[in-house]
Amino acid sequence: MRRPSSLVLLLLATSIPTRAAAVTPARPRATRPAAAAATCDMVLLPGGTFDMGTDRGLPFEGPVHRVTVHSFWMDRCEVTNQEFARFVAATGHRTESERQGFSGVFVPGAQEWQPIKGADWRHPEGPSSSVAGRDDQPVVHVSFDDAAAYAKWAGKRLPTEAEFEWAARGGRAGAQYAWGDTLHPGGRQMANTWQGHFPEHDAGTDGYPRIAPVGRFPPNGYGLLDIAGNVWEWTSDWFSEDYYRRAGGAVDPTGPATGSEKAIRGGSWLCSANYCTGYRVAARQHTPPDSGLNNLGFRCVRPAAGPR
Ligand SMILES: [Ca+2]
Repeated sequence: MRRPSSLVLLLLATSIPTRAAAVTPARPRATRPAAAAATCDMVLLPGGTFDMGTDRGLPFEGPVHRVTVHSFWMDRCEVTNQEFARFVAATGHRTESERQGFSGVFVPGAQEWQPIKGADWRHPEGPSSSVAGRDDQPVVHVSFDDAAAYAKWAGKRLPTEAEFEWAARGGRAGAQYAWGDTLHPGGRQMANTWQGHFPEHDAGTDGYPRIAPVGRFPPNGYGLLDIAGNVWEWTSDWFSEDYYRRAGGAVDPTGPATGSEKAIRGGSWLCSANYCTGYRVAARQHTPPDSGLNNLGFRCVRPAAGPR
């Protein structure tokens, strides 16, 4: 049963500055710039060794520890409603939100999360809403199992936390964000986030007061789109507050063996400077695997040796 706490977990993080972590520079192979939002192919990331986490963020974002990941392919974009619809049409999959009859929706007018009956991936804000005209928006209200089922159907899998952070850093040694150390370089909005004081007011100066279609913001150094902001993304790792203390030197770490919550990455359209700041490359949050939320989606990866 979905626990009510899952609806508020994403509200717990506070804004804490982070120290840039060192990254062993590596150049992407066989990548090319994203020409358009619709170019949602896969990107081949290089392998490498980097300093994961931060010692100046939330307590569970550290300690900084050295990790190695091998080369892998990653979806350039978050999985969209159109892609998820193909999966559902092919498999008849029913999401956990559909089976449970409700899901978590952030209601701006109420300035809080609410369990909304009839909210699911086809009805992101509740039964009166739909995904008509939202083919290129990331699918939301998908649980961990829903995301994993899609990944298996697509011949892929969900990324580990280490893979996600390595990917988000995009080859930028020590950067705080996927695009560098300045949140708004030249005043430019680099990700779909929340402008203003959360939860009272989102000025929407990035052009998207809610979820944005994928690919509307600049790619990072590896050509990945929306690797920060828009929607949080599931990883395959169980979450543990002390895992980083025992993960130093790990090669392709896969997280704790067991747990009650999954680690999620990337931040969302609800992340602001006064709260969450989940768009930092070292930022992490956690939520029960049966969570359904309208700011949580996913993207997939596959081994470098596999077919594209
Ligand atoms: Ca926004």
